[in-house]
Amino acid sequence: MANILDGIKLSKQIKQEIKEEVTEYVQKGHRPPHLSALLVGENGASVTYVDNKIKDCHAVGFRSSLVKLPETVTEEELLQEIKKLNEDDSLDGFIVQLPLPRHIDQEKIIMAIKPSKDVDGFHPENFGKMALEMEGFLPATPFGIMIMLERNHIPTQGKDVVVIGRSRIVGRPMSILMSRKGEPGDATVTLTHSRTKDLEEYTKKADIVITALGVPHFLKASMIKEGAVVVDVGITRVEDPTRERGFYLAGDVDYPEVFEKASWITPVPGGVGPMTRAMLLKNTMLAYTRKFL
Ligand code: L34
Repeated sequence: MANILDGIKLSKQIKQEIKEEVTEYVQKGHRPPHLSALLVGENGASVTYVDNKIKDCHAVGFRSSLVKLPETVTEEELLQEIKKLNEDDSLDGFIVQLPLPRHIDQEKIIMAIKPSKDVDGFHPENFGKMALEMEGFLPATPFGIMIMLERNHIPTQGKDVVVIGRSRIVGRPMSILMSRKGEPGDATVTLTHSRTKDLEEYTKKADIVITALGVPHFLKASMIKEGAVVVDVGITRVEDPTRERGFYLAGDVDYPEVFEKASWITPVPGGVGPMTRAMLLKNTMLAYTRKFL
């Protein structure tokens, strides 16, 4: 039976810490931190995530603003909006929620974000700094996982870590963070993906498995070793007419069976997702406090 890595509880604690920090700045007469989100279209999951991010801002005393653009927005119009946000001095950071509609070049959009406001840590400048162990913004999901491991005192030094999935927002940066110097870090990392031959051969030997695939119930107990730490980044809406919302949320992990074999496990929901949101606040706080240096 595994211990649960409770993302709700930990994210609440982190939010409380941030709130106290904000209060101190505001009491000294400074304006509060301000985060903006750009949302294109009406993808159900994106709307939920962004709404929650806005709610989080209010919970910790940040200002927030939401720029909603229709699915049909042109790349040029979106770039114009980003330019405005880049130049707005009342704003510490902003995010462009992904995915974007297919007619928009995601790379071009990310490149247009001013690195000092890129609280998602997606711009190549921040990504490069992360890889080189320089200070910058870390992408929120991998950052959240690092903090989750740290605060639960899960050792990573010298451990064998297998990351499944090489996406730019989770798998790839996760593999880099775990291989960096430090604790958490100093792990021996294998980054696996769709072309990996015999994935199980790797996952079975891993001390820590981090899945970011988006394939419900993919990781079975037979694929891990006894006592492994399992971090589930997958969050897929699976249609289910018997549920009130018409779907349920499924992780990449076959939870009931993996729970029995792992030493630690993140639930879905209530694991990595809330941590992602807390780390966005943390990055915004960092963007804000940098101004006082
Ligand atoms: N630009 N796009 C940008 N930045 C990000 O950091 C994200 N991501 C991913 C999608 N696109 C993005 C998120 O915010 C995924 N993601 C995210 C954020 C929060 C949650 C899940 C994914 C989350 O709060 N999950 C809850 C359940 C929420 C629900 O009811 O759907 C959980 O407990 O896992």
